[in-house]
Amino acid sequence: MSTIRLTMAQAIARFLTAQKTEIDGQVVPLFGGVWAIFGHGNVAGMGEALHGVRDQLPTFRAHNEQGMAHAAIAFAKASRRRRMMACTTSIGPGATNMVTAAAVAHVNRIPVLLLPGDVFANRRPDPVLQQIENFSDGTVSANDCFKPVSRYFDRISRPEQIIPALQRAMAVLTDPADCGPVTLALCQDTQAEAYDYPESFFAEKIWTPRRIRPDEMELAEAADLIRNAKKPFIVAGGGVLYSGAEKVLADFAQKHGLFVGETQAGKSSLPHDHQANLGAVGVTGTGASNALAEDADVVIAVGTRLQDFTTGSWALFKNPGRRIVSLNVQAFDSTKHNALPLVSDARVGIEELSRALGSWKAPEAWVSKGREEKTRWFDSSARFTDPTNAELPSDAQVIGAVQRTSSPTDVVVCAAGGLPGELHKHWKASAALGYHMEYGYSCMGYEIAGGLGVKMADPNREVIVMVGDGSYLMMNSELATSIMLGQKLTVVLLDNRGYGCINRLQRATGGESFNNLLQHTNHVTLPDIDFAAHAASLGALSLKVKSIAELEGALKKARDAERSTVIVIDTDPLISTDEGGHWWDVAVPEVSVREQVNTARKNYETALAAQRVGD
Ligand SMILES: Cc1ncc(C[n+]2csc(CCOP(=O)(O)OP(=O)(O)O)c2C)c(N)n1
Ligand SMILES: [Mg+2]
Repeated sequence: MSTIRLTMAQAIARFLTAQKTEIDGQVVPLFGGVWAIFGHGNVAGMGEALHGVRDQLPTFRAHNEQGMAHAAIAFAKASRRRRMMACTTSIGPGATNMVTAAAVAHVNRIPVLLLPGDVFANRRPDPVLQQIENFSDGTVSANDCFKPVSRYFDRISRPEQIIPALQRAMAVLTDPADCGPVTLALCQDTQAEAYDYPESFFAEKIWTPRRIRPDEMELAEAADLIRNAKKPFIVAGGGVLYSGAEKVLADFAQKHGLFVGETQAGKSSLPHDHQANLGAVGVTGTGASNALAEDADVVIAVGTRLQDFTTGSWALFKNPGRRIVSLNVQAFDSTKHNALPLVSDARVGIEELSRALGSWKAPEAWVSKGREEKTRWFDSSARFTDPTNAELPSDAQVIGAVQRTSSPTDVVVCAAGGLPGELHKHWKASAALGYHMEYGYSCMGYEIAGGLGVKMADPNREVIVMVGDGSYLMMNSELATSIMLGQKLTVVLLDNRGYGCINRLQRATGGESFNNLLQHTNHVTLPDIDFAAHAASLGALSLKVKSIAELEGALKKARDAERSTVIVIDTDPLISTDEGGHWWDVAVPEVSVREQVNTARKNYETALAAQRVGD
């Protein structure tokens, strides 16, 4: 056996360069790069190793470990999980800064390789700078925080351990059912230790995604159920996009007279103007999708985790006898709420289901209802997105302006605040992946860093990041990275002077406005933040616009600009779209001195009666 003597860190770097995938007939690197912020825990080991492979595997320097991991997650999501990135940090704060991002990837089922540095395996210099020191357990380090938010975790304390660890890591990262964050915590001294690695470990490997076909029994049962449906309805989740099943879904819907509601992760599975697409479903759903979802007797859930925003906290599907068929590559998701499981890749699963259904079609009365609801919703949506002469525009009116100046291949990126609900209802996505919403963890601060990852995944598409003032303030530092890397973003910053959506939620649950909008906080000076100046200081082009008309002009200019642009607009914190949508379970206090809370509690209890437990 021929061997090659390398440090553990050099072996990781070399191994990563050998992993490939095939996209549109072309073999490309599986890892699009490595994000790195160095400290004593990784600069000597991983730093030296990454420098050695910099021509095959680029290293990118970010400004915040959470931000860089968000960029890596967005890159993988925008690449349909077919390509990914790695992230290396120092020990201690650099590592734990990345834990929140690990949770983002875990919830959203997105592959990312996290390589935090760890304390010395030999323990000789203990405690080193940033070592947390657990009094009762010598095996614990700060990196144990990654365990509940990693699909695979290992701590590497001998150089040869990296051989099985990387093989397991690859099995997880490339598995469509299990993929998510993999954390390999790399002891600092071990990174620098040498070992005679077998050459075969570094052989080129081309990863092609596995397509699990449905089990015959499950398929027959699902087809029987659907064939007897009078009111079938499809819920399309992120799995449709990850599987590349958009065309198959469109054909399936057309052939069998079915309508589709899209989850946050599934939006852009069908173009907005496809006749089968009724738009968003659930808490932030369109009136059209929700009308059909409420009445459906068979819900065909494709590639969705069925989270509360999709199921209206399990009160949306109101037909008493309704059944769910859950077509999902992950068995864990396929049996939720007594669903009939159909464990399969979305594309082949839909194809086989269609074949099993033969010439069956949904009843005509149901099909006409879908058509009418679609027309009704799109007429009412325009009332919210068209400009008015109100002093402050609503979020929906800003969305209208972005939509009017956008082109069909643009990608809109967002994650938290009031915008995800408004975008889900109103954004008209044309091309697949044109809607990138992180709404599994809905992590404030994902937006700009995520936009950067989306841009790196497909630099030919214009990326428009929509972000609230709160999320912008929480994490904006990768805006500077976008300029450094020449990865241009257009950022539309909606300044409603605080946490607008939570203030509205607080009021809706009977609370007094408190601690959300800046005016309702404890303060000596009411903040008056000049976001345009802030963005300019990071190197972006920036301006503040005073009207929807000015916004449209600025958006057109930003499209032609080479550098990232931040456009700031003041918006009304109190307005959101009051049509469409569905009840959401947010627990209201059972006793309170506030009359408004007691009233909200009564309404809450009435709403809870519609919630289906288990079925
Ligand atoms: C990291 C993180 N912390 C807290 C929350 C809870 N949260 C959701 S939206 C929101 C306010 C967002 O404010 P902003 O970005 O200004 O959007 P707006 O609500 O004003 O539309 C908060 C605090 C979250 N989603 N993520
Ligand atoms: Mg805000």
